[in-house]
Amino acid sequence: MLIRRPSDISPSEITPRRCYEGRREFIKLAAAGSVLGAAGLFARGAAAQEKTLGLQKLASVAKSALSTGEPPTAYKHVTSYNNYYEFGTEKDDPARYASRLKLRPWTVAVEGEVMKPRSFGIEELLKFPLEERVYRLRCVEAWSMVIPWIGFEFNRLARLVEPTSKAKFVEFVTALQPETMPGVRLPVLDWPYVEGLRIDEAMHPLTILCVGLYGEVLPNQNGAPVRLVVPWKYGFKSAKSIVRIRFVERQPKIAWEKANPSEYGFYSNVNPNVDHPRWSQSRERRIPDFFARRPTVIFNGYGERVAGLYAGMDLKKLY
Ligand SMILES: Nc1nc2c(c(=O)[nH]1)N[C@H]1C(S)=C(S)[C@@H](COP(=O)(O)O)O[C@H]1N2
Ligand SMILES: [Mo]
Repeated sequence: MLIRRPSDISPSEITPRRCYEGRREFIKLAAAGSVLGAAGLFARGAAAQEKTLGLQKLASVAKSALSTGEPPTAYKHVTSYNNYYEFGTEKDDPARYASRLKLRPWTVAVEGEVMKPRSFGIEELLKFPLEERVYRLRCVEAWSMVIPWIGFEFNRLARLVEPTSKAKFVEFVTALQPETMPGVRLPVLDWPYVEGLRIDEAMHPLTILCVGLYGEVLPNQNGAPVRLVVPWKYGFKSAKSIVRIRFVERQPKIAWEKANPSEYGFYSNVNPNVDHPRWSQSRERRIPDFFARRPTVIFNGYGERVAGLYAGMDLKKLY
């Protein structure tokens, strides 16, 4: 790889202090009650008082009934184990390099088959009524996380631009900043990274435009300042750092499908019954566990809400 790796932050400098603080907290709680009870409190307390990067806080965020009750993955893992290939293909590259991403000015142009094309400044997007949605994210690489995203339903934005009857699909085009993105010098994908959804998938209440996580604006490595989150599909459908949204008549060509059509399809619904040509999709590893594997659930567990979108479709062919 041609990617420069600064060696100034060694993990050993960070870890001991974290362990020490965690232990001290545990001892305090253990003194307050039974050890078992305290362990439960500790798990919940840890998520609530998670140390963050101290980015801008997002105010008046409603809790959503569409959240999973599963415990969120720790902030440090959510922000250090990432796929954002524009910044390199290693899991720690985005955390190292994405701070370079130029975030202002940032506008999202919304165009194509709509009555009222317009663009939205990021400041306007942050004024939409925000909700916290704790969703599972299942990567096509067979690992998963649980992330307290903050955002709003995509259909809210769509309604403002009034899609025409010709709008059958939505294309999401993401930022291409060659001067800040070391990864785009390599022809890993046909940059910019483009994703797409069928219009009914895009308008589904589970599909959100996401502007934050863990109470703060999005860290750059997670797709600042605005990204998509589509929780029943493999993670790569959730495009980061969106700059353009196009309502179109024909199914868009998405970046991963262009790169390798036999391995990645347009739909990419989480499906334990359809293996990737090079590995099984039946189980997944919940970050940060390395060995424990849990069964993958069809549509990532959101089947009750989304299976109807695919009635009559052969999901083995339309993977
Ligand atoms: N622009 C862009 N968006 C992207 C990617 C990418 O490389 N570039 N990776 C995708 C993949 S493979 C996954 S699993 C998720 C990861 O999101 P996270 O790092 O916030 O967990 O982002 C998706 N969105
Ligand atoms: Mo992924």
